[in-house]
Amino acid sequence: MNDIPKSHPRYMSLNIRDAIVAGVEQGITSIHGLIAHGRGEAFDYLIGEKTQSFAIKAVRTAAAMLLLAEHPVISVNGNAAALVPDELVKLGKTLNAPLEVNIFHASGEREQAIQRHLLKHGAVQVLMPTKQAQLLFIDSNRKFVHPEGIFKADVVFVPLEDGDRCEALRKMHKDVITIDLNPMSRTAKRASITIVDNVVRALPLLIQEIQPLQKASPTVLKEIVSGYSNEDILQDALQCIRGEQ
Ligand code: PTJ
Repeated sequence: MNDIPKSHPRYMSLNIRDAIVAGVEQGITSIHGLIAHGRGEAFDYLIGEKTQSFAIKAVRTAAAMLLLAEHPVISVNGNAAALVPDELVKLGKTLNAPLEVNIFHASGEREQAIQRHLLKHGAVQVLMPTKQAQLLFIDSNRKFVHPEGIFKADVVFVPLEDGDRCEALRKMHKDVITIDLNPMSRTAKRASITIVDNVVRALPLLIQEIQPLQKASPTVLKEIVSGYSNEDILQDALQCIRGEQ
């Protein structure tokens, strides 16, 4: 796929970039996804391209919230599908939660390509957007959802969300867990839990965190969730970016 030597100091970052480019070439990722990725790269650089303590706290709380959920759903867009297809499938299986394709830049063909890609990576069932179920408070393509998926969900896990839908889901009294490298984004501020980290690092960590917590009682899980403040986490992330911690 590429000829980047392993010794290159930016080997990891360049490989992730290649995965996004491949996503565009395969018709999975939107061309706009390249711009979104570049923005993510800049923020990743500012947090040292490492999972920081504020992300670890958010991951633990996200694991607890997902385990407490009655109907968790994993929303998948073009960037997430290109970067972490195996992990999305594994998360779905671990939680017994459906994956649902939901994209911002409308394209029936791309929705199908994402579905095929996830099935190829081992997904059992991938829900698709429908005209029968629509989210309130939002006008973009992301309003079209599946009646048995996002429409019915109490907790929606959305790596790389856009602010509008996050707001709409919250207004519909759903909890939103997002992964967003930008702690200043509208999504980061509106979500119930924001994991400020790269999706390629955060998702394996989330799966790893869920496994031992599966044995924890609901009381313990509820304590983890109630002790969490997303505002504090975002402040910590901002301090890290400013070099204050
Ligand atoms: O496939 P579609 O049509 O749904 O489009 C997906 C994108 C991501 C293009 C679309 O939702 C979009 O334009 O998103 P935004 O509004 O640009 O927001 C993307 C956010 O994700 C930004 O705040 C980026 O900093 C962040 N981001 C980008 N890459 C990563 C990331 N966060 C975590 N991990 C990344 N790898």
